[in-house]
Amino acid sequence: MLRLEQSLNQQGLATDLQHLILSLADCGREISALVRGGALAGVLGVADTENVQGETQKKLDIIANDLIKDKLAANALVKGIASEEEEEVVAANTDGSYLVCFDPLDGSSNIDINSLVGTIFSVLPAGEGEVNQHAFMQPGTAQSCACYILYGPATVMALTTGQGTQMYSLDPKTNDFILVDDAVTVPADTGEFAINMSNQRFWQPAMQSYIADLIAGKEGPRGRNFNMRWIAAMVGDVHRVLSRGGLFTYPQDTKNPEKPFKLRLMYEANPMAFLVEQAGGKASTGYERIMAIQPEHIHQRVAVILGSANEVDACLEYHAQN
Ligand code: AFP
Repeated sequence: MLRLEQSLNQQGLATDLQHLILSLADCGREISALVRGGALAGVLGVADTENVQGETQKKLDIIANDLIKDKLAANALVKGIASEEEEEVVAANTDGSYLVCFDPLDGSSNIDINSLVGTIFSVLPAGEGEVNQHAFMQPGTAQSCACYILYGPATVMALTTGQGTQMYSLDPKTNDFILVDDAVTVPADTGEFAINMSNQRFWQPAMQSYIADLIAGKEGPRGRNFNMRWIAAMVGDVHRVLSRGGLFTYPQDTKNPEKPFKLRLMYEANPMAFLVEQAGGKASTGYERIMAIQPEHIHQRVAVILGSANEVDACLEYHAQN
């Protein structure tokens, strides 16, 4: 069984990228230990602060963010970071080769109910010049690496550097990430979808029709039944898609006119799109490939439809007609 460092070496990755990925895995190990401690670790509950998104921060949001920020700021390879929990980008090391965007604790509203949460990383080349928001405004196709660490019954890590998607599991005995799938593949067809149904009355007509036809099942236009799952943590829903296929979507809605989209492009949609595409799936806004979007703001939000290629295509067909 290959440990993460052996697997990275076998892929022939640039040494500095290998070292950076190991540093991201270290962040995952430390957060995994905190999450596992739960109430006993004194990390549950809400802090008395809000983040740049106007969302109440959980204690563990801040602890995870500060842990990652400190570790990456001390890593000579990192020129700058952007976090869901930080209003502005943070400069790190002038000679660093990489920029790292991250959601330190995705699904944090799940933490107090002992449900799935995770950390999502997107790594971009740093390029020349100073570290400012503009340096991060690169499309998803520019990513050097994307990964998530999911803190569940097992702590697992999905990783891509553009050579397919690999899955690792943290061995609690040795604290090593062990390669468990060297070529994750998303089945092209699926009978399972994930969406927050409570927003149904706020969706655009295309999504209304698409989901209605899934729910109509065998008697409807799709001629077969579908199942639904909703974890309310993108990292958990995407892990299910990578594990057994499916379609995950957080579509545009009119619930909050100032915020027609929920998920963040730079540190949620882009890294997940990279992982899913490298596993043979698709990731779209409904009207364009997510990884082709030219970002305009570090906390920019987008609609997300991702997963089994043929089912994403079926959903896009409804959007093409509306
Ligand atoms: P939190 O990190 O605030 O829990 O939000 C998680 C998330 O950004 C994404 O991971 C989920 O898919 C989505 O929000 C869930 O949103 P709803 O709570 O509206 O279902």
